[in-house]
Amino acid sequence: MNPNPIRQALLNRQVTVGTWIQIGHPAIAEVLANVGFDWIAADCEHTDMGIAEFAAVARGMHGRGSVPMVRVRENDTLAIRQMLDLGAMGVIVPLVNTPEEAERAVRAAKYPPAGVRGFAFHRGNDWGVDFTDYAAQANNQIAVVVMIESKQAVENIDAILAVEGVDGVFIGPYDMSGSYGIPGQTGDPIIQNACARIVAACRNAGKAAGMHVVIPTPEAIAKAVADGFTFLAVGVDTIFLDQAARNALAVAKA
Ligand code: 3PY
Ligand code: MG
Repeated sequence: MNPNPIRQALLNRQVTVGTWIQIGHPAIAEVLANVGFDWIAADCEHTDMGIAEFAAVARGMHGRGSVPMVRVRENDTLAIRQMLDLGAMGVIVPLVNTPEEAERAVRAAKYPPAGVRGFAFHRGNDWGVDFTDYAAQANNQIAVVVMIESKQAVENIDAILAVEGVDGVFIGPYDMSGSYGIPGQTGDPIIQNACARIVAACRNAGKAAGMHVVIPTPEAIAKAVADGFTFLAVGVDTIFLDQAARNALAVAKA
């Protein structure tokens, strides 16, 4: 099994820069992996991407240096297991609100005795050719990141971070704004204060704080780094496409 530099970076609180895929086609993964992102997460929560599309996307990244990660569709044992078996090197688990829910995510991602992941031949271990080494190393190489995206999760942040096997957290600013009753107002001081509280808790726990800079302006990226986030997603495939297309059209029309 190849070592996973992203898990180590999460635990060392080193900055990594990833991006986000919502279009489940391998060509998207090929293009973005060639750009050189440290990691790329395929979003299976808010898209039509299922397990077959994730496998195609992971194949598109293969050999290009970006670590394949996935935002699973929900905090579900099989949803996590299937993505790991297909070669994900890290899972980002949505809507984790309590330490018990964080434990559930970790247990799904770890082989016994730490968890309940089932042993098998699969793409992740080269269809069994790498079975023994993968089985020995997976629990230490696969990253588990839980999403903090509700008021309840913010209130439980220290207990969630205390769960062994949680390597870091990733903020979902839109769900969080919804849970505070101000959907979409991610710049509101209530949300900004919640984010600051999460970053401080991560610093204390020695774990990574992650943020998605959805519209990756230089100012927004600089703010995320200055705020103390180390696990950074910048942009989304759909946004890159939209912005480049709008710019090209505007130039052509002008
Ligand atoms: C959120 O903002 O809730 C997200 O999940 C972003 O991906
Ligand atoms: Mg969300």
